[in-house]
Amino acid sequence: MTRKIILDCDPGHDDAIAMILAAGNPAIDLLGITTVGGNQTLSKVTHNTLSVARVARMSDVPVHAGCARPLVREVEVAEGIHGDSGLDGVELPEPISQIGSRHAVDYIIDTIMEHEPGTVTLVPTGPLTNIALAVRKEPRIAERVQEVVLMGGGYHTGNWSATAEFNIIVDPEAAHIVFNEKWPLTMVGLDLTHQALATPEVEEKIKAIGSECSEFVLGLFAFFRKAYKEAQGFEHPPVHDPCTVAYLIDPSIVTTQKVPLDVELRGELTLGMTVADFRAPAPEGCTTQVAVDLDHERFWNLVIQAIEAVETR
Ligand code: PIR
Ligand code: CA
Repeated sequence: MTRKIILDCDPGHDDAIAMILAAGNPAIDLLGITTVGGNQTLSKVTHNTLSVARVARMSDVPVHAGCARPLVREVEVAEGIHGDSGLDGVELPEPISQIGSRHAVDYIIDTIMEHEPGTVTLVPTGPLTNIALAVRKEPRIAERVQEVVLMGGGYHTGNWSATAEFNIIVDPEAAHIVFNEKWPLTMVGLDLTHQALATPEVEEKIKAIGSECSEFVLGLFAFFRKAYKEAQGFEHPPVHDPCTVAYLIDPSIVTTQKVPLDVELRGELTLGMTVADFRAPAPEGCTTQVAVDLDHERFWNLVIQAIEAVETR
């Protein structure tokens, strides 16, 4: 059984790896990609998406651009981590395809409504602006999607404030909408993604592939390694976004726990915090869960296999 997904992203070094994993794994049917302003401006991340699409040989995957700014707040980009282009560290190849003519929000709604109920999964790996607008414009998508598996938040740490993660705090109102819908939602937060470290052993295995795609990935990792060391003191960079796709390919790679979740909108020190209620037992009908533990070796094997596989697409 393949999983049909829409990847809503802001590439972004780790978003690019999520794209490659989705394109290179046969268990994923990547219906389309939508972009959202986040790590860099909308125009930059959309350009980056089309460039990565060439590296991952995704000429058949439609790309639609979405929201350029958060619902309420001003644009805030992560230049210190992703650089001026949003994908610093690599030469960006010519964009592969044209951008779709529809707005990402309409593409998301149309695609979910055109497919059988319960067959399309949303995978947001940037701020949640597009997803929030889509479910406000067409509320029926909430019961029609299979599930939402997002990278964002964290129940024990932040990275953009002491308590908040970037994707959530950049557009907390959008995150609040998405976390409070009744769709099944998995939060793949920093608790999980800080385990997805690109170690030198991982880089060695990627180097051994010796392809255009593997060299591209190594260039991304080299920049990400330096940025993460300088900005956040990490020994090895955490590659957040592909953890969502890996979970969908093989749920046994990620352990999860069912807990009620909400997003803080009024806290003085806690704006954008994802608040998880770990008091047992989880209430009946709880539709949210958090990712807890990652199988590092099996996760990276999936990524490495996907890098190999895109060469034969
Ligand atoms: C990563 C991101 C933003 C800021 C930092 N410091 C690191 C991006 C990644 O693309 C990922 O989706 C999420 N936001 C992690 O916070
Ligand atoms: Ca991202």
